[in-house]
Amino acid sequence: MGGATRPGYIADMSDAFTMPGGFRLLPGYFDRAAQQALIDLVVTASRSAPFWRPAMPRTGQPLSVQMTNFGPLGWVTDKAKGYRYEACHPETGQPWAPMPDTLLTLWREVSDYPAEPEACLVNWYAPTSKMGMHIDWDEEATDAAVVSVSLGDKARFRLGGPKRGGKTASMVLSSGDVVVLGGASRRCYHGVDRIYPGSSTLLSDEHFPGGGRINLTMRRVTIPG
Ligand code: MD3
Ligand code: FE
Repeated sequence: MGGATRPGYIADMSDAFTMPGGFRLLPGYFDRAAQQALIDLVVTASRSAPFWRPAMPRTGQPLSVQMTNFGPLGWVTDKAKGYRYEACHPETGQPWAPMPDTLLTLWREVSDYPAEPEACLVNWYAPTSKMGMHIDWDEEATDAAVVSVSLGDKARFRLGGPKRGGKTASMVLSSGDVVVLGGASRRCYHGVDRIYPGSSTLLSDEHFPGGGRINLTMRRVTIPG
């Protein structure tokens, strides 16, 4: 059971969560002007590669987030073919917008990886969107970190271990925060429990009706060389 059972303690050892190695949170990495510039790049990219709502493999159940990508490869999913990386948008058949220089610079600064990222998944969370606990398995370059940028409304992010159903810890991610998932943390369960609607003014109603949160995740997909 654990927790709040012994006088003078708020937790016992059965509540302990050991942070997986290689996890780094860089709070406030991007200032407001840089956040705005990144959102402008997302808006521009979405003109040639519009946000769409991907579907789960087999069931065809739509995800609660809308997506697009930057870079030579983009993560996609649909009922028939499931999770994979593709060079072109599933609906327009056109290539994704190029990876922005700001994101390449961030990758070089924090990833400690000797090759460029190939994909940047752009997730748009509406105020009611969530992302269930999962592990990202679709990249061949298993030794490369994932680098994430949070923009817009705050979110409660949850990190677990390598097995489903183990202990987890949650933290609130705010606009401008960067998370680096390297080492063991790269193969850990994680998800987004909730968005805090109206906690940021970054996403304009014009381009993001209802507001919400944008999360950018850069990934190396193929093994370099
Ligand atoms: C921990 N995105 O796109 S970002 C995803 O906020 C994804 O949109 C979440 O999970 C979001 O796959 C979380 C932080 C993140 C990304 C990848 C990870 C955390 C991770 C991979 C392994 C462990
Ligand atoms: Fe993920």
